[in-house]
Amino acid sequence: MTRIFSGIKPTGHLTLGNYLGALRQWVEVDQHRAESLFCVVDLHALTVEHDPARVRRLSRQAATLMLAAGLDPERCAVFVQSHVDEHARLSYLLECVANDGEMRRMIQYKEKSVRERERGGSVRLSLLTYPVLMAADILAYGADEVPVGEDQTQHVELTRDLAVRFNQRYGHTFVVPRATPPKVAARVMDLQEPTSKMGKSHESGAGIVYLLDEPEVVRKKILRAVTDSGREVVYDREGKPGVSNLLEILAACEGRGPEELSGAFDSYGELKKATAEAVVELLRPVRERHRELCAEPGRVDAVLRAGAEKARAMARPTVDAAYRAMGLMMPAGGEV
Ligand code: AQP
Repeated sequence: MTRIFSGIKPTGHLTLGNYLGALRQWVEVDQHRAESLFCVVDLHALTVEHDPARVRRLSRQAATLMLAAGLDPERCAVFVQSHVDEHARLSYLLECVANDGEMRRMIQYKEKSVRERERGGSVRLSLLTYPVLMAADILAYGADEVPVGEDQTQHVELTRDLAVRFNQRYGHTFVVPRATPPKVAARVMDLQEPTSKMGKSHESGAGIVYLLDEPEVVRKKILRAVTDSGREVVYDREGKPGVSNLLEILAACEGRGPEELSGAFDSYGELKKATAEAVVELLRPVRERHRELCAEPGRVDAVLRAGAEKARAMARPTVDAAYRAMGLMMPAGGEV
């Protein structure tokens, strides 16, 4: 059976980009057709300056939202990365397979290291190495597919390279996975800056729709979205990034392609209104279910506990096999 792994990092409140680019596909498609694992990748949130209490709070919120969006613990494992030691165990081995040059080529490293320096902070070594941890997240489970937004495809490519290299050097151990981004909305852009990705850790909230925004706030943000010169509502990512972003969001909400909506609106205002209403309706059940789940925190804890147990049992044999393959002496009795 196909196996799927993906995750969300608790660096901020979940956004419409996370939902359309990843979470919705996990809920509507992936968990029904494959053995799936979905994870709050909290260790990744420590790669930039962080507030411990906030990371803890956001981890719980992300897990609650994943369930609120419709991940069903009967169908998939939902868990927190740091609850399963195998991720960090395997990450070190993969660091011994990766090389310095390929890590420095990662676009996210380049962009985020600049951002960290601009904020006056230092660049953590883990920011450089975290794509290796992401590779470990994926390879530990023998995942075939990794449903992620477009921004993560370079990291999945690195994961593939590391898996192939490891298998060649030390014997076949890992499945070589592939990224499976959604067909529409694989890169939702910031509403105020439609040439930049809508990212949850970005500072300006005006261009970011958060899943827990009140409907009025969602409407306001979308109605104030930056659009382009001219008046024609056509899908053209290069020439009309603002309008195309709205068309893509609306198309994703309606389950069709953005080109189909080209020419369907007489003005930018009409497009904005339709998009705002579609997003409000899309997010309404998620917000309602989130509220209900917040009233039963014990239920979320139980799901995460069971999810971690299941994940640990799935990852351990592969990670142990990698230890053996690399020449590490296993303790008497077999397992670490
Ligand atoms: N704007 C987006 N459009 C489509 N997909 C997106 N994803 C994130 N943003 C968009 C996808 O959501 C999944 C989880 O993302 P993440 O938690 O790894 O990253 P993030 O939300 O992008 O978090 P940050 O901290 O805000 O990162 P930066 O600073 O890089 O923007 C992934 O599948 C991701 O592709």
